Amino acid sequence: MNRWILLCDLDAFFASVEILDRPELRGRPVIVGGLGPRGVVATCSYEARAMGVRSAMPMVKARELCPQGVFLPPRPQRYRELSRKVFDIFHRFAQNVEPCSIDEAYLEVVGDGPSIAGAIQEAVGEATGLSLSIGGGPNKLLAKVASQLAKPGGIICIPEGKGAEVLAPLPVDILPGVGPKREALLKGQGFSTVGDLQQAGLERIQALLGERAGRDLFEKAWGKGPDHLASPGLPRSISAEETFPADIPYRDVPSELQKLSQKLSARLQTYGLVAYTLTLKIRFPPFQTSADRSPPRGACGMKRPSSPWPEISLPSISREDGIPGGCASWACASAGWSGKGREGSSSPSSDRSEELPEDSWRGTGGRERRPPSRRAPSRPGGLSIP
Ligand code: DCP
Ligand code: MG
Repeated sequence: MNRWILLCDLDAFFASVEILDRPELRGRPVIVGGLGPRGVVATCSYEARAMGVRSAMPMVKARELCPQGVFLPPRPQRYRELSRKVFDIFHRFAQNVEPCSIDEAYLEVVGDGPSIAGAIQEAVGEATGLSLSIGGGPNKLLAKVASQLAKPGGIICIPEGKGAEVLAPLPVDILPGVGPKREALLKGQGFSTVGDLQQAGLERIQALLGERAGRDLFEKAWGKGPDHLASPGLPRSISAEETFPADIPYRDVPSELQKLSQKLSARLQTYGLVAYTLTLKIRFPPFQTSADRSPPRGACGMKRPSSPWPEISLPSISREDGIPGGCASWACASAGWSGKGREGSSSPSSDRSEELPEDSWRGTGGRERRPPSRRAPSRPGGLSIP
């Protein structure tokens, strides 16, 4: 096999950087994340994982599980700096690189996969001092599974034709897309290992999960997956969000939306996009998330889970000048209740013939923004929170 897909993923990235910069922390349970009352764990060292701490866990729970932990706030700039160094190395070795996150990418390499993986790991270690796990295979699925098996700090490459055999004894949740819910469903039906799924046959899995999801899982169980990397292009969505340290009153929602929309506009401009549809998400207490998406150039209405709650309407946005458009998604959390806001999502749309209406609200970094009004919008272009 001369062409390999490698999944390279740094180990406990944020925590490893903290330990790199403060070597006296090595060997201790280091937990990085929001330290406020609503903070969540971004990541933690493997010592903290042994105590049950996990990413996305409320920090309060992490403190309970690991009172002796070293709790640190994230330092995004430092992580970005190291991430850039690591990605430069990826590009030196690979024909193609498909980034997945700040610390993870698929690489397409030509030659002897395991020795190229070894050279990448060594180069990353030398340049940054960080530990990298690498999984290799003939496709992305097997590379991903192999990388999980290789953690932390290892290299595992699954040669062509060996995928099904390697997967068979592994638990079903090793397959991407099998989360806790699906795992419970599968286990309830007697499917504990990937081999159980292989033996069950396509029809049984489809009867359980539906035609499409069943086929998808069955193919994964046999080690099939995409063997080409996604080509770099426009982002499929652009978003921004804000988690408030404390609930904010409803009257503050318009100004929060405005701040988010400014960020969104700047991002859209970076890509030369004009938003096409918007999605607004708001999180209310007790942690209920509402979301609504506007039709193209339409208004977006949202109701509080328990009425009475006023409708929130988003402005319509459409494309201009034949620039590929997208959709904008906003999430903003608001008040008297807890909030999490996200804004802006842009995805290339097949409909390129839309023209901007004269009065449409444009994602222009605030220049042409209409101020929030307290009137319900009767036409496109108004942002209104009655
Ligand atoms: N991250 C985050 N919030 C999450 C998950 C991850 O902020 N819910 C951040 C912190 C992680 C980084 O992204 O360090 C990379 O995510 P990974 O999923 O790759 O996790 P780690 O690198 O921390 O651990 P692993 O060794 O499992 O890859
Ligand atoms: Mg990682």
